[in-house]
Amino acid sequence: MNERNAMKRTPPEGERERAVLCAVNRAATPVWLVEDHLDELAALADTAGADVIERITQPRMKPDPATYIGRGKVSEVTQRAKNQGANLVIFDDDLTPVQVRNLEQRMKLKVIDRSGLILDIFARRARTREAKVQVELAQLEYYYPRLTRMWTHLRGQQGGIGFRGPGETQLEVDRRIVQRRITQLKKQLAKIGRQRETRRRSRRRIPTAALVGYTNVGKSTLLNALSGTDSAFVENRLFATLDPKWRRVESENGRAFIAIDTVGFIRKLPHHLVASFRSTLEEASTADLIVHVADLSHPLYDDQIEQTRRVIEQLEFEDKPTLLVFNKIDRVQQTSFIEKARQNHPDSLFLSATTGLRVWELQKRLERILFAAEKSLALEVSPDQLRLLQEYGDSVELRNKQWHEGVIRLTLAGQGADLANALRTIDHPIPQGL
Ligand SMILES: Nc1nc2c(ncn2[C@@H]2O[C@H](COP(=O)(O)OP(=O)(O)OP(=O)(O)O)[C@@H](O)[C@H]2O)c(=O)[nH]1
Ligand SMILES: [Mg+2]
Repeated sequence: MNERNAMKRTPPEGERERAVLCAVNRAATPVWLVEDHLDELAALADTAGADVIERITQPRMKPDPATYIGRGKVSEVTQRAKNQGANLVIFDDDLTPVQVRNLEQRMKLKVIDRSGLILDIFARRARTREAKVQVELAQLEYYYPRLTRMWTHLRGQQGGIGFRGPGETQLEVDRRIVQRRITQLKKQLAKIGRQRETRRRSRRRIPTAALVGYTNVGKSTLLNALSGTDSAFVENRLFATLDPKWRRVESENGRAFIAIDTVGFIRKLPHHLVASFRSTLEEASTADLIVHVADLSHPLYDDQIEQTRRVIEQLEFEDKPTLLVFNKIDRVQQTSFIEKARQNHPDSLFLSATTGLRVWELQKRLERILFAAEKSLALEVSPDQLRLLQEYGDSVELRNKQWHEGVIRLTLAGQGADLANALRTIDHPIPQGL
């Protein structure tokens, strides 16, 4: 039988694939943690469009450099996969190019690792041009070292999970073509980044909070709850959001701030992805405040918080003021559970984005932090000056307007620099200390 016929048929797009999950259980790692990693891998597989048929772990001191799991185990996994009609084996750790090649050769099944799976999901989810370019770049950088002749030969006949991409070129055989494409994509990204920067500058300076956190914790749901809309896409699958969305949030006193939703993080997020999504995430880095959202109903929420902090460090915006918010408290029955989290994280807030429980508390806290440096100034202006101020934008607020013998008395409120700019537009002297 030649290799082509020996390979399992890949189901057409839209049809679900059948996967076996495989992990090495290192001596130092507790079993429940390995199981949790596998739960997450299963959720990733489900999001990518595969039904998980079986989960297999092997206790080992460290992975086998040639085949990751032991060689005897390779035959066992192959046999079990084939008996169950699986076409795909997904490994929980990243495999080296050599391991992928050896495994595919021996198993005659499609082999992918956690990073490959995450990249595949991103590829399917990318909608905007920027997201597509970012994902294609990350895929090419990830697959580039894996472009061996054998690998290409086997993969050339494959499709489905692990082989989808916005660019359709990720399987180019010729490394030089891949290298050229990488350079091209980097240039495109730099250009898109510059355009984004110009757009951001032209947006008048409004206080901004960015929602960041592990995937599926409810960031988009919270954005909707804060802004009173349901326009951000919410789904109980991983990586529902790839492009940062921003919404205006009106406060009771008529001031507005902006909340930005961002792509979720996950343990072992491929570093190529973090690198290529850097410009998207830079939207968050320009925020005045980072709202770190966590899912209190998740058994490993502390671990997820830690993982998120690591990515924030990688992105180098750990110095920004951060507010930790525990979401999904409606799913937590015992109050002792909430108390424990409150003791460990004293300055955090507890709420439910879906039921709206205590979302107002977050809103108040955000207003307090974001408008803390706000100053106000009593003024008398002419109708023409009033018109100019009204056109000036959202960064200053006009309060208590009163007509008085042809002039308007009002209070101008906002950040010092914004007040000064607003006064400049109406040629008004700028008081000292602004
Ligand atoms: N019970 C409950 N479910 C919630 C709450 N907030 C969000 N969810 C659910 O959690 C799932 C994920 O919500 P999203 O808002 O898409 O989460 P996200 O953090 O934006 O996820 P990604 O964009 O994938 O990173 C959805 O099924 C939501 O309905 C909550 O307060 N309580
Ligand atoms: Mg989201």
